[in-house]
Formats: sequence, C-alpha cells, structure tokens
Amino acid sequence: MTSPVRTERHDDVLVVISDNPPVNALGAAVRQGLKEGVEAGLADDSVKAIVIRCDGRTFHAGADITEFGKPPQGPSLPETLDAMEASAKPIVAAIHGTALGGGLEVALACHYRVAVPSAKLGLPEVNLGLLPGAGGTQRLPRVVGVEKALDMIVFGRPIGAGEAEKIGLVDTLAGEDSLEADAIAFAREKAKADSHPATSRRTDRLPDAAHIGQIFDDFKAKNGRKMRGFDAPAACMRCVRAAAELPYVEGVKVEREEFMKLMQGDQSKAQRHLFFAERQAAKIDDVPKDTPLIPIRKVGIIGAGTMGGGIAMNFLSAGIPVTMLEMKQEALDRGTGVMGKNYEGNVKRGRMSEEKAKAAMDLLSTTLDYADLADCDLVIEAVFESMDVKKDVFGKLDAHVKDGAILASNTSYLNVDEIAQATKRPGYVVGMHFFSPANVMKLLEVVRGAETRPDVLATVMALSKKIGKVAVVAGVCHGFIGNRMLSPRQREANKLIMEGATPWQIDKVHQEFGMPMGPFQMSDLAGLDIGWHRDTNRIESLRDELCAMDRRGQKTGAGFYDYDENRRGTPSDTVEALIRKWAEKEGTPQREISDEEIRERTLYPMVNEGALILEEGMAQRASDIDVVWIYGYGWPRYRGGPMFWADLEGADTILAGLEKHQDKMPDLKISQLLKDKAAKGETFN
Ligand code: T1G
Repeated sequence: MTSPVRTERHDDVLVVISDNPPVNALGAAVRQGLKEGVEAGLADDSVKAIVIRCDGRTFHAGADITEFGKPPQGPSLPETLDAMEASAKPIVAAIHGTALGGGLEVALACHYRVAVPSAKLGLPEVNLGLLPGAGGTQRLPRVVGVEKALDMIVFGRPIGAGEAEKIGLVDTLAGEDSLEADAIAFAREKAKADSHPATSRRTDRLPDAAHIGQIFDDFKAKNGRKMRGFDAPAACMRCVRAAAELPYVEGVKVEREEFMKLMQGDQSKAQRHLFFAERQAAKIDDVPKDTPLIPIRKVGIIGAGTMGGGIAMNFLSAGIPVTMLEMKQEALDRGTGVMGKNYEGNVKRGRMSEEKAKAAMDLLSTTLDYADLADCDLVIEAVFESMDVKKDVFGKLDAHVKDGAILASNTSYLNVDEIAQATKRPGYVVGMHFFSPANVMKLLEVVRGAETRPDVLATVMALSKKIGKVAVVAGVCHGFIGNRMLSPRQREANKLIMEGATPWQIDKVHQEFGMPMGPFQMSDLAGLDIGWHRDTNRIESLRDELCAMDRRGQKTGAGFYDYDENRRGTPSDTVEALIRKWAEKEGTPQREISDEEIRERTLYPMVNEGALILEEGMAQRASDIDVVWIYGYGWPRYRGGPMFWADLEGADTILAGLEKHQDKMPDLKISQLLKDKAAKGETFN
C-alpha cells in the first residue's frame, strides 16, 4: 500500500508532505511516513532544513480517533515527535486549516511554526475526555506560558493564527497562497543559525516557582464550575502543572500516565462515541449522499412568538432572508422587538459583532399577508400547538406558496402526516422541531413524514448544519424522540412524589447524575400550566391546585419551588403539604423511597422508550437518540447519552430494574428489543 506521506526536494530543503484525507489524521501509516521522511532528511547532508506540511484541506487535525481502543500499530506519536525535536537540522511546520490535537503537537515538536492567517491551532482533546498525549501539555506551556496553555488545553479552545503569532506559538505568518514557498524560505533562513532550540528544553516562558500555586488556584476558582463532573479538565491541569514544576522528561511521564487513565475510562469512551454520533446523525441511511438539494434562498416563518422569533434568528444569522407573518401588526412589532433585544444581548456578550447583528436584522421583513410568502423556498410554521390551527395554516400555505417549496411544522408532538394531508404537496411537508430558546438550543428534530421526499429531507438536514444546528431524523410518533422519552420520566416522577418522595429529592438524584436540572425544576422552567384547562375553580389534581394558586412555575415566582428575584428556587413546605394531601386523597400509601429506586423508575423507562423508538423505526440508530438527549436536554456528555449509558449499565440490568418495579409501573410496555439485547448481552450502540 502506498504511503500517505511523500517527500519533495527544493534544493537544500526537504519537504515532507502528508496526504491522508479527509483531515490528515495521524494514523499509523502517516506516523510511519513522517518518521521515514524526517530520517531521510537527516541522513542526507545536502539537506539543510526540513518542512512538514499537508495536502488537502488542513494540516494534521489530530491523532486518528478511529484507532483508539485498538492495539497500537506503527511508531507511536510521542516517539515520532521526539525524533523530530532531536533533529540538528531545523524543522518547520507549515500550517493551514486546523492544526488540532496531535496535529498541533507535531507542530510543537518542530523547531519553528509558519501558518497562513486563516489557520486555527488548538488542543481539543479534552472534548474527547482526553488530554494532549504526545507532549502537548509539556511543550505548549514552554512556548506560550502556563496561563495561555491552561486556557487552550483545559477548554480545548482553538485560536487563530494571528493570535498564535502574538503569543509566540507561530513564528511568522505566510501568504494564504504561498505557504510552502514561504515556509521553505523561512527554513532556509533558519538553517544559517548555529543551533535550533528544542521546544522541550525551553524554560524562559515558565513561571517562577513562587507563582505557580497562585496561577492554578486562580484558574480553578474561575473555572471550577465548568469542569464539574468531567475527569479530563482536572487531569489537563495536573499535566500543565507538571510542566511548570518538573523537568520535561518527568513531566511527560505524568502526561502519559494521566492520558492512559483517561483513555481507558468510561468518560472518554462516552465522549469519543459522541464525536462520531454527531457526525453519523447527519447521515440518512436510505437517502444517497449526492441527492440534489433544493436551493433555499428565502425562508418564511409563520408566527412571531418566542419560537417563531428564535427560529427566524437562526436563518438571519446565517445570512438567509426571512419574511415573518403574523395575524396582527402588534404581534409582529412585539416579535421583532424581542429579536432585536436578543441580538443586542449577543453583541453585549461579545458573541456577535454589531455589524453582523445589524446585517441579520436587515434581512428580516414582516407581513400580514400570505401572498408575500409566495416566493419562499421554505416556510416554517410556529403557531399554537393545535392540529386544527396547523391544518388551517398549512392549507393557506399550500394555496399561496410556490410549487416545490418546503412546508415545515415546528410542532413538538403532533402528527406530521396528518398535517401533510391538509396540503396537496405531502411530499414537501416535514417537521422541524426546534428546542426553546430556538436561537440558542442546537438540537433540531427533523420529522420525516410517510411521504416526505428524499430531496426535501436531505435539503433540511443540510440546511440545519448551515444554521448551526445538530439535526436528527425522527419518525412520526407522539413526541418524536426527545419528548417521547421525557414522558415516562415525567410520569414516574409524578407518581413517586405521591408515594413519598419529594420533588427536591428526585431533582437532586438527577443533578447528581449530571443533568442540568431534574424533572420538577424542568417543569417549573417550562411552566406547570402547559395544557392546563385554565379553570381555577376546577381542581381535580395537584397540578390544577398549583395552577389555581398561581404557582405556575418560574414565570409566576413559584411552582414546585419558591423563586427569589434571581429565579433561584428553594423547596416549598406549602407544596410538600399539598402533595401529602393529594396522596392521601388518592389513598396512596406513603413510604421511604431510595435514590436507587428514583434512578431506576425515571432513567430506566427512558431507555426502554428509546428501545421502543428503535424497534418502531422512529430513529435511525441508537446513537441518534444519544445526540438528541445531549443537545436537547443537557444529558451529561461524559455519560454519552441514554443509550450509551444503558450499554455501560447493561441491558440486563435495565431490564431487571424495570421488572423489579413492574407493579408500580403497570402501564409500562417493556421493549422486545431491550429484552433481546438483555438476553444476548448485546449493546444498543
Ligand atoms: N480522527 C479520525 N477521523 C476524523 C478526525 C480524527 N481526528 N477528525 C475528523 N475526522 C473525520 C470525521 O469523523 C468525518 O468523517 C470527517 O473526518 C470530516 O470531519 C495524541 C489523542 C477537523 C474541525 O479532536 O474537530 O489528537 O463522517 O465532519 O466539520 O494528543 O473534524 O466524513 O466519515 O468533523 O469540517 C484530536 C477532531 C484528536 C479534532 C473538521 N483532534 N476533528 O470539521 O468535518 S485526539 C480532534 C474536528 C488527539 C493526541 C490526541 C473536525 C475538524 P465522516 P467533520 P468538519
């Protein structure tokens, strides 16, 4: 098999070139080729300097993640890089695209780094539950100092070439179109010098011993919250501290130890699973990759409420013009006002430039007349969650919007096939379920109707990536994927408080598991009055009574919890007494309920629902369900999503847990797929 690495001679400079699409990942063959290329340069006296570069879209974008967990092959990256760094001849990294992870570590093992202005450099291993394992935690602090290295390694945040040059990570910028020539000239120049300092031998950028403690205490104080629950960030900090306190050869041993511990841990397996799961979700198994897409030049949005405005912002921020329609002018004015404020907030928080925000709002037009939507290529309705209202809207859209345009519903639950039947173009109807706030939440459930055309589906999936969403294809069922799995969790949580648990106990179990909030905190956030009949005299349940007392959630300052002016919730004795009253009314015997039962009764039914979703073909793959829960509900990334977590728990454990509580969950239909997985000891992913 031909090596993905070749060498080219430019007089006294040897250029070692990798060509390993799509991102020049540092797989075994690339490492072997790099090693041989550098050795050839060192063995040839007529070679005075070496340049390392890549063909294709980017410099090395990291180790080959597909190799992880398999028996190591070929030379390891650390040994390859140590040999490069020990070279008596200058080695220059010529960087374009994204020099990430092992890729930046290759560049750090070079004596010098040249980059085009558009290049990005980073050590994102922490996002995989890992840390830079080829000397990055030891070399980077020696080049840019400890504070900057902590920022780049603990949060995996890449920086641009310009900033990299400012902090000394890049020695000089090359022309966008003359990288190789500029790098060769730079290397030739450097070859005139007597020596070439190895990065690992530098100490001039490391802090005095007296300051090290303070630097790390300050960093931890400032960032501790963001690291909670994850193992990798703290391991990264320990490695960077080793770089500050120990000689290189000692520090690199600490790095190797910490790296191996993380690599074998469940958290990294979970986060590596998610890396591929997110990319897999974008693929539609039965739709060819080269399906022609429908050009989307103009989008219509029906409804200027919270959802409609948030949805519109996604397109406006991506430079796609939007026409927003409402029934009344004041609704339009209110909606566009909220959007303007949201953009102002983005600018204030430095998320967006003033110009970009203005350009986005300039792409917005509003109307009260369906006829103004005629030339839209896609129209998304975000109106009241009622089938009649949606059917009426789709009937109007069908009459006014040009043929071949896609009509999408933002419904959270309703039957997209039924909505499609209200039009003469069911093939062009699809669900686009955004999550609130729609301009912030990354998840988008794309609901495929029975008649949705392949090109319509492919277009919406590609468009989702363009507007910065993580899209997952869902089938037509009540609640699609995410909300459908939320239902059994909510149902069991509501029953558990009637049996003796408290809302705060249940929420605590979920927060300790890693969820951002538990079922009752989530109910208070969403509002307890969703779907409530609104008759304060009709009190037939705990929820009726809470709503009648105006305890409708955060928005009224009280729900299950009492809220202060900063919306910080505290458990309410009033609510606890109410719960006991209703439990007595229902005649439900009270008992002590363990945290373990709460986990089994709220998390296991979610997995079971996920298995039913797979069984019914309502999701393409188990990893899609994981992606939904990570991006739609804040499932902790270090647990990989409900189905990945179930794989670690074991399908047999999940099944046994459900069977143990079957008497308390008589309405729970146990998935046959779950039973099969349990019987065969198989995993979902
Ligand atoms: N290994 C293997 N495959 C990779 C890969 C990698 N490092 N990076 C990308 N791919 C695949 C990806 O699965 C997809 O495949 C295709 O390339 C295009 O990717 C020792 C231990 C570079 C910014 O974490 O951030 O180095 O779906 O869809 O949106 O210390 O890919 O087409 O079959 O993402 O343009 C550290 C991970 C590794 C960088 C490009 N490096 N990659 O984004 O394309 S660990 C990373 C990215 C490491 C060392 C440690 C992005 C990108 P398919 P894509 P993109």
